[in-house]
Amino acid sequence: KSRLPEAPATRPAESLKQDILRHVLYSLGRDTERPDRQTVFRALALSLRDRLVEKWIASQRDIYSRSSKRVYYLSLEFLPGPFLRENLIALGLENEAREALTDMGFGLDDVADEEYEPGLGNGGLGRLASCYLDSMATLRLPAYGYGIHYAYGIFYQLIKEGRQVERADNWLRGGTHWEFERSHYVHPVRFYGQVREWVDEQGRLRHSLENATTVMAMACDMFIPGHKNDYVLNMRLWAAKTSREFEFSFFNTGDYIGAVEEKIRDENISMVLYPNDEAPEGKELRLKQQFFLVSATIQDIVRRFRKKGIAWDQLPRKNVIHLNETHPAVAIPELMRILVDEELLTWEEAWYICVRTFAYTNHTVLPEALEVWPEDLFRRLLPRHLQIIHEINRRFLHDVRRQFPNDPNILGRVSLVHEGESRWVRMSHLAIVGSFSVNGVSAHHSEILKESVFHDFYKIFPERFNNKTNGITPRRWLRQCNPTLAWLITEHIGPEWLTDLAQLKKLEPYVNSEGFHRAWMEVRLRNKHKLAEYIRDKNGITVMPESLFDVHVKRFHEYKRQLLNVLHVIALYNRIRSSPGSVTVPRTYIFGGKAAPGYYMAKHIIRLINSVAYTINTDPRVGDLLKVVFLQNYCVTLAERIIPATDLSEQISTAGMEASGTGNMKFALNGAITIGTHDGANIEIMEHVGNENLFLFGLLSHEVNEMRSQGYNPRLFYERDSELREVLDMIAGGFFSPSEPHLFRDVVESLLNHGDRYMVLADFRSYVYRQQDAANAFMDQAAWARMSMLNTSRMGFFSSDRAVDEYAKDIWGVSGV
Ligand code: 26W
Repeated sequence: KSRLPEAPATRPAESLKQDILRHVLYSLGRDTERPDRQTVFRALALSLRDRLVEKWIASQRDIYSRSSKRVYYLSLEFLPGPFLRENLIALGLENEAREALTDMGFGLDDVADEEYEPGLGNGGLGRLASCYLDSMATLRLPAYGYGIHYAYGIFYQLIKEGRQVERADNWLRGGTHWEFERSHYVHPVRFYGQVREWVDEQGRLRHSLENATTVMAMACDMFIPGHKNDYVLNMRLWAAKTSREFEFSFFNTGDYIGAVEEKIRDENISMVLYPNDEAPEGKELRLKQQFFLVSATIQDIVRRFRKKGIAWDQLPRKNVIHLNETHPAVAIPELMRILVDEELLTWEEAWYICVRTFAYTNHTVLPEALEVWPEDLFRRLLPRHLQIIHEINRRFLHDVRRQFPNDPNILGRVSLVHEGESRWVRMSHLAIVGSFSVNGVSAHHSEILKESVFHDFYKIFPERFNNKTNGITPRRWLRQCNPTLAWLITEHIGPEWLTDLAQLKKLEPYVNSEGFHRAWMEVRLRNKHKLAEYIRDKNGITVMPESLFDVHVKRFHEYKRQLLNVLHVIALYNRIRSSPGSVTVPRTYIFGGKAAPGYYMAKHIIRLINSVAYTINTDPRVGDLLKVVFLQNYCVTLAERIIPATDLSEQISTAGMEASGTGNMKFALNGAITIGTHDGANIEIMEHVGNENLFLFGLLSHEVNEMRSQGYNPRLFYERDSELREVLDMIAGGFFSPSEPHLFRDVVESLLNHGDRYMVLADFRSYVYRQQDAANAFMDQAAWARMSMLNTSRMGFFSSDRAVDEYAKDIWGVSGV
């Protein structure tokens, strides 16, 4: 049925090599005699893109011919990481590529290292979206990822004199080799202007937007292959281009340079990813980005739906639009606008369709992360959408009033518009009211949504609330980043675990085999050697591969409590100085992560860690017992190096604040042991791996709340705990900043005088005890190995295949094609 070109009859490695050489010459315009490594990388990428696009076309035909219900996954962020190894594994071409490259005098690993990853996300939320696309492809779901083609992704982080310095991330400078830019494929996106109300010939009240500014959205497609299943999805990223009408007009205005400036302003929309995680900037450009993604995507969805020639009320039967956080929630009024203003459905008809089409995932309960927009800004940028939101709200509040006649205060609490001194549009309220499903990302987090953050909405729409515990793709986060461990596993239980992670259970019988033990620990030690080499290269610090690698990598945020970790590091340092011999397990502390450029305290904590690192690493009394390393520019590429070499994984957020965490899963899957709080997915990890195979500590989230409401006094902990007191006094007294003794005072002040919002001091003592347990456990290497193997073998549940399958069955109502 498919009339795509037949694959050549030559050996795959030989045909791949011919393709590479052809691309070196014809696509890249280079001499095939001695191409450089970067050229070879690009030619190999183009050769894989050829194969991906064939499979993508075939997959699209399948979706179309079956008339499957489609899933649209909308996200302002995707964090796919480097593609080369992933795509080779998915296409089953790793050995062929190795052979082809060897033939040309190159090593696959060196060539793969030429790739620069697209950093089109901040952290957890964007990376989750990419894991889910991988699983949707592997499960052959009729799905599409939609996002923004930022010209600059998350900044490149340098550490200079201990401080974070941001550099622009020009990820496109080497050209693009994975994507197709569809320059003939654009949608107009209209902002600003005024709403005109008029009555048409049939006497209907109509609304249209006059004097709008139009920007064009151009599609850039990247391909996401399923694991060895010939199925390929696409991630469509929109890039802003100036509108065509404008190009004609500037010849007439005479103001050529002024016109060019306007063109630049238009294309700004997709210029840069906002680097804030958990605290919105509230800038007009950001709201523009959100609407830009939404408007272009909904036009794509509507265009595909129209081709079917069926009635609008069939839209929810044929499509589901998933909102990754509230960032794309303006899709709800946008679909209403199209249905009511353009397609002339009644409000009731349109609303019935909308609420059956959208589903929303919440990823955070931090109050400062809940998105709100000033109503004035909304009115200026999206005047018709604000009117629609008001109408949604009016009808919603009317229903609520009837449902809760005796609770008039509920209206103010659930209103889509916060009314106080100033008026704000609450995006989470819009997302909940406009969706048929609202889910959290771990069991614990989903309970918190129902019990506190969205409690009123839970009373109004109990059937909408559900949980989908996050997952990670085992292709990237085990097979690709840890090939030797993956190989050892496959050797024992076969390769089925790659698409059915629960199979890892079959490893359990081997935990008592001495040979397997030894092989397991050898692989892990080799990984640690490699990371030690990297640390020596990059930071000039020599670390002992046999030491306990204690790793804390993630975005810097006070709630993630990198500060708690460093307080413990200092406590250990003091023990080494005051009673040599009291610390017996040598440790290598590894930190990594970016702070939002405007987040003073997070940046200051980065600086503190680097100062502590310098002091400890240069103190001859410490020797090999303690090393502290900060690896700059934590990103997917770096995570892939670090995770397989980790012994102890730090997941120590204040209970109730980390929605799920997914790094925690990556570490445990690779055989690291978790030290963590009773928070997010840590709780479920404990339930799966067993309480005896990880180290939980600290307050439970209800204890955090109780302590807060009873008046938490951090000073009490300071006064009662002499070890803690010594640590804080050293920081405040300039021990780690002798030339600037007051440098880190603010950090200590935030704990002692400003309420210690994240309960660092309350959890300090139990953390120290648990760290001691971890050190003791590490001394018994055989027992540690056993824990490590049991962690890996019991992590099957945390596959993104499981998570996506739950979304598909319980929320989306789709199955594989
Ligand atoms: C608009 C500013 C902004 C940007 C990003 C606010 C909030 C966000 C994200 C929701 C932050 C985020 O990435 N949250 C993380 O989502 C992960 C995937 O579900 C969870 O595993 C993490 O616990 C959560 O912090």
